[in-house]
Amino acid sequence: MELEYGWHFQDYFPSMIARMGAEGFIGELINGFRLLMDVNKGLITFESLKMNSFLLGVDNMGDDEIVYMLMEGDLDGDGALSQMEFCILMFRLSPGLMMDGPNITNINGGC
Ligand SMILES: [Ca+2]
Repeated sequence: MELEYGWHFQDYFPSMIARMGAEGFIGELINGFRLLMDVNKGLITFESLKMNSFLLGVDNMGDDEIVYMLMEGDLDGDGALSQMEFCILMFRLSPGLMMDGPNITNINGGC
């Protein structure tokens, strides 16, 4: 399923991986997760995402986009994103990433 929203970090990931390698890139994802998460819950929630989305350079995200991102990424139905759910979502948001490079197959274990 493709997202209709034109988030500019979609095209950004492959070049990040090229620059840092897959491992460095996962580290960046995890850093991103920590920036966005609710520190008390250890999860990304609607509120934490809304409050911190400017850190991703997506401060023009509307409420509907935030809800959509949470719905898309939430695999266990608790309404928030765990670190693993966040990583998986980020990879799904970047279709070019999936075909790009042999290291990517190890990524789920990295998250
Ligand atoms: Ca969840």
